[in-house]
Amino acid sequence: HNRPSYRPFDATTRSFVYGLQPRAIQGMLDFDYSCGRETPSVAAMIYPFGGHHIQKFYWGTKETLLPVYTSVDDAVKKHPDVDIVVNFASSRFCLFHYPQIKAIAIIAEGVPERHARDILHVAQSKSVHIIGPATVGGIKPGCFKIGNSGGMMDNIIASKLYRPGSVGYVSKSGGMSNELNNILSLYTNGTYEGIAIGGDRYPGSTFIDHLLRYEQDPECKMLVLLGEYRVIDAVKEGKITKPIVAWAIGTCAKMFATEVQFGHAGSMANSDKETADAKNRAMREAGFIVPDTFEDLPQVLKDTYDVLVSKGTIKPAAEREPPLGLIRKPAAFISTISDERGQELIYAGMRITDVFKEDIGLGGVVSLLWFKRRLPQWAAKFIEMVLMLTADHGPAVSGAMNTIVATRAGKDLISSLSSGLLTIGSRFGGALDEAAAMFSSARDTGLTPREFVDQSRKANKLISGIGHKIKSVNNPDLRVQLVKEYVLKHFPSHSLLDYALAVEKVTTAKKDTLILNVDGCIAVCFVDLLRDSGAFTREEADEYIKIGTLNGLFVLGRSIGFIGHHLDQKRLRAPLYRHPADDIFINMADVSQPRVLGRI
Ligand code: Q5B
Repeated sequence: HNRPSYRPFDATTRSFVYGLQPRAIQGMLDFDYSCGRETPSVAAMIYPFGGHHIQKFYWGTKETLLPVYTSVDDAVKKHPDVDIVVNFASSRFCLFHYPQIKAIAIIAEGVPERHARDILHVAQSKSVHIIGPATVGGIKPGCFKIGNSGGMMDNIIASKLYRPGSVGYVSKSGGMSNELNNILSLYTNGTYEGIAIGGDRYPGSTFIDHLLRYEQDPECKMLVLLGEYRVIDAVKEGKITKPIVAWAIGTCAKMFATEVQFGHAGSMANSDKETADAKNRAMREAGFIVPDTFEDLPQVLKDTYDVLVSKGTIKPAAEREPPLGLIRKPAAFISTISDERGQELIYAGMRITDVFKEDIGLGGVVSLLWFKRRLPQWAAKFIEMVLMLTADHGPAVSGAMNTIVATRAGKDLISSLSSGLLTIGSRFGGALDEAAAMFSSARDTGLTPREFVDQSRKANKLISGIGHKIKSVNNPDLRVQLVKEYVLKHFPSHSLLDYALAVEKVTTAKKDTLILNVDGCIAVCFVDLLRDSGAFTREEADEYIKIGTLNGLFVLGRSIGFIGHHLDQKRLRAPLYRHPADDIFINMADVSQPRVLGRI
């Protein structure tokens, strides 16, 4: 990064969040989005338990996914652009080994003082910025928000934290920071950066560290210091030259009879010199701008700011509208297979130009859009083969007949095609899914082919994928032959096909039309593909059968033929079809007389 060391946060800063803190992360992402950041400021989470996974967040109104790594090593390797860690977990996780990490915010409270001093020591030697421990963190309006700093969106908008101002401040607590963000938005052009260093005795960075950064940063024009006065020497020595408004908190201590410690105010009065009043006096004398009372602070901030504006040091930017549109509603539709919003159409992550560059064919496209993955060449070719050999089976089959009759009744392509498609079902062309389910469950439960056939007969159930109106052992279906040959040659395993062929031996022994038909053969081979190609988990393979994928193959293939039949009839100018009455045996009961069903 070419970020100067005095400016660890800008609009491209990216971070890891250590610990599972979805609410804080969503707050950071909402802030980012409201600032107009191009990328979320959180690149990933690190959480050692529960394995590597993905969590869903909102980026504006859309959903986005963030990875959760189980180790810093993994996260750092995957995201070399990240240089900040927001650590919600114990501060003991050593993050100093990673040269790319330039700042660590330690949110955790209760860090032992000795350990805090060690952190401070190592951080200084490695030039790593530490914010905390025991802090909400800090905020750089328009750029970066540490964890829960700055509050929720209503607060971000109210204090205009979605765009930078000119005032840099340091305080101890998040509560005081929020108050300052609010005051600065009302009396100046707002916060440039605000850090809460935390309430512990040994913070990883102190007031002076941040004030010196702001002093160096040309974008920060005015400083505010709440709760500390030990930076007095830096002002006296001229290390801080920018106008600095300060207030030592605890002036009300004199109203208490006993000694009072204002922990987060950073005020501990052990002697007269250390009372807040004395500190304020000393700071005023050293050149700080100190209000007379805390209530005067806003006016003093305004006066200081106005002077800087009149001098031209601060040139207030035109206000932009607060971000709207963060009102989310869960998307009515979710789609995971294709996207045409960008410059290029994308099929399951693959650009359409690459679909052609890599010549993935129709089988490849079906793999992407149906299975959301590239399948091996032999599998993609198999899909193509299935589409080709189911494309048509002559005009006499149910679907083609329906298409032809509809076309001849004057119907358009879509209607005629639909009419044909509507015939596809358990008897005709739509037996694939059930065949896959029946054969695999029989085989998986250890039934022998004969037991399977017997059980089906006992249950009065036809075996899906067995039987054909025309084809038989003596008049074999060459399509089935072709599929078998291809699968035996190219598939890594074909155990369910083998099982189905053994079943066919049993059924054809009864009747020679009870062959493994085209639906059945494709179905069992597809189960072999799903289970043994290595491209699917077993759960995925079962899911694809359950959701009706396999019938889709026949539907898609046969649509080619149905469209062909429609066009054919159109070309032939085929007239309205009327079935000859003599081909219909009409057997109608005479119902002209009332029927008496029983005796009264
Ligand atoms: N029996 C396909 O029936 C057909 C039995 C069975 C056990 C069976 C029938 C069936 C299951 C569904 C199926 C896909 C209706 C077929 C396709 C695409 C196509 C079409 C094309 C194309 C044929 C005679 C005797 C009876 C039955 C017994 C019959 N099937 N036993 N399991 N599966 N199969 N559909 O010839 O003792 O005499 O009473 O429903 O897989 O659609 O080209 O045409 O590309 O377009 O009318 O290839 O098998 O036989 O019903 O007279 O039965 O066999 O119990 O026994 P049939 P039926 P019994 S491919």
